[in-house]
Amino acid sequence: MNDRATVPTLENSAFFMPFSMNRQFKKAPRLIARAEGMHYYTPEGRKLIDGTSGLWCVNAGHCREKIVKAVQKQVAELDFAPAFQMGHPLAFEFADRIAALAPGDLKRVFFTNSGSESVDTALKLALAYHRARGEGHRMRLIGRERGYHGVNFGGTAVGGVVGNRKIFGALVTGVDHIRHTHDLEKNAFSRGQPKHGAELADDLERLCALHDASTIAAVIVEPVACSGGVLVPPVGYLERLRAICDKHGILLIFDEVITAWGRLGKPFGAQHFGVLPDLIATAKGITNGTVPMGAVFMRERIYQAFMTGPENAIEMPHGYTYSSHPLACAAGLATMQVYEEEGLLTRAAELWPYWEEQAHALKGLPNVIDIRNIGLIAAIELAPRAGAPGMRGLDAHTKAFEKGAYIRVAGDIIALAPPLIIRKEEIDQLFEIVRGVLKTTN
Ligand code: PXG
Ligand code: PLP
Repeated sequence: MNDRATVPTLENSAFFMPFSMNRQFKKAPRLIARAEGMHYYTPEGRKLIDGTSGLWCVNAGHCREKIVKAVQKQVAELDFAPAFQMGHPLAFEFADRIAALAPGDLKRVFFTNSGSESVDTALKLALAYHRARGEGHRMRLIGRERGYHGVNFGGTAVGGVVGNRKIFGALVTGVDHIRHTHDLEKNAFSRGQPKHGAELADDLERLCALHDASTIAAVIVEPVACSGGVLVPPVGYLERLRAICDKHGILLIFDEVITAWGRLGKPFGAQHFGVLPDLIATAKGITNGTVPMGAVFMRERIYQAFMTGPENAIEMPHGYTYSSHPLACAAGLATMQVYEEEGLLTRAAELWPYWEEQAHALKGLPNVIDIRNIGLIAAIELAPRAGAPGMRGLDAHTKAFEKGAYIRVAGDIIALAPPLIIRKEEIDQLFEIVRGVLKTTN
């Protein structure tokens, strides 16, 4: 018996926390015990405004009664159903429900359990699609610098966050990256899409010239790169990427794990930008974060390419034990009902101007080198401390927790993306706390 087993305290707890500073956290924990609407509550009962929708997923706010009830009812009725060669009605109903919201002809849905799984599923679908049409030589996958596509091997390889890639990024072969679009010299303090940088999409032409376009299966980008620091695409950039993909027969995958489900004022980010990808990876807000789930949407011609062989063949040798889990489908259906009843999938468009004003009003505070926004997302970029990148951001995160707000930081970039139910007074409160934090963070 070791000490941990006999004296369980938080400091020596068995829990290896994900993406966390375990030792530091366990010495000075920031715990959340309860949530309701716009707020988290600590075990001591202190109220925190949720500035980043949990991890960008609780778009309708916390513990919504309809969703809670739907999950409770479902778990008592059908706890699990095998999804391989079997089915349950909610899976079909939910797929049709969300397909109705999807752009263009992206009306076929493959279920997963997370954003990471959606990304790897989308990459596999792209490879399998090309093979099914006799273009199995298209094996390369192109990502973008500073992109985040989750933590599975495919997503890590196409991802462009150095810290995530350096240990795990090398094992998937045939991967390359186009340049990121972040350019503070030209675009600092942009409101909405920055003006400069559409030509960065031409970097894809460079890779086509290097590898030959006929070897490239797909390009994956986040319409707005959120985890990597909220990088808003320059005006015309996504359109140009689409045109280059079309020219070369390359599939365009949008990773909308964050930008789908109303974050940009439309159900999907693709609809906001008016650019139609071939596949869309989603997760998070699909169940309002209550039950893990993800979904990949594909265009009709992709789906049909699989439906050509003998009928007694499995069309796609891929799927998870929990693909279309009954609890997730029940949560998802109730989530869509709440989104629809409350107009949440378009509410970010209404709040956008007010949100933008309040965000940009922080200009001039100490260390603020950029503020950017799109939909109900804002980022405040702080100058890094000399020799200690990320520390100023971390300080801001802990100070905000003390002052009554939960916010996410990516290095020295504060990322705000509150639940879409937020009211104007709450936007004021959130930015007031951030203002106080910035004033006292040296
Ligand atoms: N793609 C994108 C674009 C994401 O943002 C994933 C894939 C992976 O999803 P899962 O469900 O496997 O985590 C994500 C996840 C943050 C933060 O604070 C962002 C994510 C996850 C946790 C924290 O920026 N994004
Ligand atoms: N590992 C083993 C030994 C399994 O049996 C399975 C699924 O049956 C998996 C991994 C994959 O698990 P999941 O389908 O939950 O992704």
